[in-house]
Amino acid sequence: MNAAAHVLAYIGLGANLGDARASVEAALQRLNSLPQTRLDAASSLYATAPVDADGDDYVNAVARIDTALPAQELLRHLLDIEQDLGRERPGYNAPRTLDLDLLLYGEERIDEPGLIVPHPRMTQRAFVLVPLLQLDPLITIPGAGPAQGFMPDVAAQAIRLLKP
Ligand code: PH2
Ligand code: MG
Ligand code: MG
Repeated sequence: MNAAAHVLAYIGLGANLGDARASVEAALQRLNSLPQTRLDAASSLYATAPVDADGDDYVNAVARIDTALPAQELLRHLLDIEQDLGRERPGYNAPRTLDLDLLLYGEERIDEPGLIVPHPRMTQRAFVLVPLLQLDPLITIPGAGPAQGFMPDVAAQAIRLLKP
């Protein structure tokens, strides 16, 4: 049998409930422990004002993983990690102990129940674009174009470096 193909996937991490920084750091470790997966790079941690949401400022970061997991299987693992770190779902965009979003999965465009990739709102959010561009300044979003091109649109969103 052939070995499963490896892809580079980007995961958005966010938290604004409890010890948000500890949750994001724990989640990065967990990503590195997933089967058939290696944490390839992690961005800095950023403090960001909530976008279309209430509550405290968020801690956000983006991780790049090298994985042989199919996208839906990877998504299941992300939901498991959210659960293990205390995620509850009281309502849309409610404050959360941990949110893990599959932003990019190689060059693929996916539209399946519970999984749209590229993440449909990623081009509108500084808390995604800034850490993503830190990892790859030339990255292109399938169907949308170079991520750098969306930076002017999000220039008004507050984001500051928390942990380089
Ligand atoms: N996540 C949301 C909604 N709003 N705002 C910030 N700053 N960071 C987030 O991670 C975030 C948000 C929905 O997942
Ligand atoms: Mg999210
Ligand atoms: Mg989510």
